Amino acid sequence: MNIVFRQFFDEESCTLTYLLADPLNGEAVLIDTVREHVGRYQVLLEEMNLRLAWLLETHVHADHVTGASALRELTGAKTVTGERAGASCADVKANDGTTVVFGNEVIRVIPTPGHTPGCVTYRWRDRLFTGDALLIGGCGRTDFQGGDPGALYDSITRRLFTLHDEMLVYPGHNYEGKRVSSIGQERTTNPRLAGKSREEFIEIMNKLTLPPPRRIGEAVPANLRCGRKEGTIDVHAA
Ligand SMILES: N[C@@H](CCC(=O)N[C@@H](CS)C(=O)NCC(=O)O)C(=O)O
Ligand SMILES: [Fe+2]
Repeated sequence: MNIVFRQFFDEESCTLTYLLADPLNGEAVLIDTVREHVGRYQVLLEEMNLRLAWLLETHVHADHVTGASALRELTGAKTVTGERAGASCADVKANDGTTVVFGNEVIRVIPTPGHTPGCVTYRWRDRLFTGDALLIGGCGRTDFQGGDPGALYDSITRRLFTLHDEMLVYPGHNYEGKRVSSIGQERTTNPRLAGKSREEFIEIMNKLTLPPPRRIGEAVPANLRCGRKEGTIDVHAA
């Protein structure tokens, strides 16, 4: 299989970032970058002789600031967010079935609202980049940013669990050192979802008592600007 695939991990927010590329023409995609690691992505892109074409966001993150604006500025890559994310800074506002093409490769957008209304999952080959919709043995919380547990249940059960069991699940976060799962594994073992009705799921989610993400006050407004620092101008912005 002539493809490039890498996973990065941010120790502070436990964010997982993904690099995909078609080595034949050198076009690359980054999914859910972290602003503090922009230099690290650039080094790898240079080492591998890749040209960054797309910066994809699964949602407006509440726990870290995206590196999208900085990377767009440095490389001219275009940014993609879900249409309902409300990030006017994005070059492409994706909805159901929107495709993102790099080299000979195609990524398809599946809206998966619930953690936030604008959450999307990106599907590429046998891989799903689920952001915080479906996590390994969990799912994104629904107690802020317009979260809706009923909508999340519908997204996961109707849009994700209806896909092949062998599809690999690459989430936006993991807090326990896990890095990849599959649709079959989550459908049959995820404690919030396996054998649970919509009502049971809603009750589980409404009973979670989690402290707010530490950086929420900074992260949400910054990510609505694609991570651009306040008072600066992005010359590549749409
Ligand atoms: N302790 C973390 C909490 C992060 C957090 O709440 N993450 C959200 C995603 S933005 C979530 O849904 N977490 C699911 C979970 O903790 O199970 C922080 O302060 O950043
Ligand atoms: Fe999130």
